[in-house]
Amino acid sequence: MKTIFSPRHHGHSGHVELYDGQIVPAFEKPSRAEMIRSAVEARDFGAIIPPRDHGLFPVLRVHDADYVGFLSSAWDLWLAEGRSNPALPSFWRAPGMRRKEPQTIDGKLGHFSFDAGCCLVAGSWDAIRSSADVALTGVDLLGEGEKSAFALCRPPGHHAHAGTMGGYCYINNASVAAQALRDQGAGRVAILDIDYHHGNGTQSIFYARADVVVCNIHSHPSHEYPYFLGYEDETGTGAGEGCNANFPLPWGTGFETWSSALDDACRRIEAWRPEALVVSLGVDTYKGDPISRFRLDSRNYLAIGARIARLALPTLFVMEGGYAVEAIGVNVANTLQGFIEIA
Ligand code: OKP
Ligand code: ZN
Repeated sequence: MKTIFSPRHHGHSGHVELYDGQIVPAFEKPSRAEMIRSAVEARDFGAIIPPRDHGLFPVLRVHDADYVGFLSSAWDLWLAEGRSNPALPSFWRAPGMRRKEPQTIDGKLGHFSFDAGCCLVAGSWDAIRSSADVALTGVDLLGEGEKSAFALCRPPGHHAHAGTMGGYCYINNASVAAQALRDQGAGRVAILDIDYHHGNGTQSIFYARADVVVCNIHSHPSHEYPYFLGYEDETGTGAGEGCNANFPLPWGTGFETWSSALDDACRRIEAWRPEALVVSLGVDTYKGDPISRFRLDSRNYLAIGARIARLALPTLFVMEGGYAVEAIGVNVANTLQGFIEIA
């Protein structure tokens, strides 16, 4: 299995977030991707290659043009206002307020976000674009006949909606990849999101569609971020009715319960008969994760990879979350190894 990795992820660094009533260095930091890259390299799964430039057209297949325009210009607008700190949104609309895009950068930051999890710094946009290119290059590899690929994306993507950033996510890399697979001829694509947090952005992007089916296993939104989406009764709408499946689990969930949800999710995916699979791979389900509350062990990821491999589908792994930096490499590499040993 080849890995796609871009050192340009480093541009997205030195950013902050609001945590426990304080502005702190963001948990989503460059060392995450570096730890994963070295673990994958050490296991010798296959070549580690740079992404190819795909431009913005495939991004605009799932994201709104005004939002992508905002992402590409935000840092310059911020500088033009004489700012130099990281640009962190902190104003949002309540239901009933006007939906017009403000003309100034502070207003735009709120207009195009849903939380204070998405800081922008000088190199963010370049990193964000490179992350989408990493996922799209993974799609190319599947198109060239590879049975699987690992898109080592950073920043992650699954919380980003068509026109809204949030939860460390800007471009929804997994959604861009799924759409690209459709555009390259796959009849139906499944997305399996196993990050600890519900992939609200991915669900929302495909919620009314039957051609991209979405399955999410995550911490229950009644207790956990993103709080306002990810319940079991969200099953899709219109043509997409029955094409979204959520498996919310309580805080403290261990592997026995988690893996039976994975089994259920895999059976749902099989019933949809997709031609390709995108896995939103978060390893923040790990017991040592600093911001999460599931109890998976490092060795459990071997079994997860193996279960996914039994779907026997062309599979693109797209990196999402995981914040226990010292274990993130082992956990990701175990997932891929478990997959490779069965595939
Ligand atoms: C991203 B991924 C505001 C942000 C709150 C949310 C966690 C985002 C997780 N300070 N943090 O799903 O791993
Ligand atoms: Zn997560």
